[in-house]
Amino acid sequence: MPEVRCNDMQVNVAGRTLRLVQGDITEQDVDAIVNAANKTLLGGSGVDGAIHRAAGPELLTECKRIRQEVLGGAYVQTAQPVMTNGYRLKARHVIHVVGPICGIDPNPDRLLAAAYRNCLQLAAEAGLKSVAFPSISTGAFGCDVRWASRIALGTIVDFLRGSGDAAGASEKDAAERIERAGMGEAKARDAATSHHGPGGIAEVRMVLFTRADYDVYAEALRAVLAES
Ligand code: AR6
Repeated sequence: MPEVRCNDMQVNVAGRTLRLVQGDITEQDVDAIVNAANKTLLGGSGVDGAIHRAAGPELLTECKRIRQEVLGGAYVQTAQPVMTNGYRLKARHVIHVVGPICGIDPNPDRLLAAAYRNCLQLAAEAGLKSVAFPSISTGAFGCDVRWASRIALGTIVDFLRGSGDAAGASEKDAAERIERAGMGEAKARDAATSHHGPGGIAEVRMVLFTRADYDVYAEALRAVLAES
């Protein structure tokens, strides 16, 4: 199956492309794919398992190193993204983020929006041009797809329009965030001093695994665009 089909929904938001794709996120040829991870960062089922299988064992080795050396053994916080290499994936990077667990975490709407926004901000600060997301929290973490689709697409559209602009942050702040997110110090400094902000991201892709989820996201995208 081709990676992007001609009948995938695609809209222009402030000069950038927002595309809905039905397919497998591990096959996407983008600068970074986002992983719906858990707090251990050490893999799991669902999209997390698929990404680790496709990327190869080097991905788990890097995740273990980040847990030990960057996070001092602590769990990753919900909505705080961590970037690694993509290894055997077409994508050069994986951005791992933990979404809210519905029915358990308070303020799941705020946390889910923060998860999307923080990933986009990290990607922009790292100078990435294209990012693909799965439907975070709507599998094992139990959130309703209709609810999640409105938050995901509303947050992405707002970010692309500039209200999630990272350009206001100082380069030092940006470098610190990227360093915490798992890049080396020198690389983080380079990334933070390159042009960043949403101006850098040319395409955001939402990759839905099933046709049913694709249809829900397509309806949500029409609603989000009509409301704004
Ligand atoms: N490509 C795109 N989407 C996928 C793929 C794929 N290859 N595989 C599954 N999905 P889930 P969560 C969709 O459960 O709810 C893991 O164990 C799937 O159909 O992967 O955030 C982690 O380690 C669903 O729509 O993520 C955590 O413990 C969506 O991805 C926990 O699950 C998200 O489902 C995270 O739960």
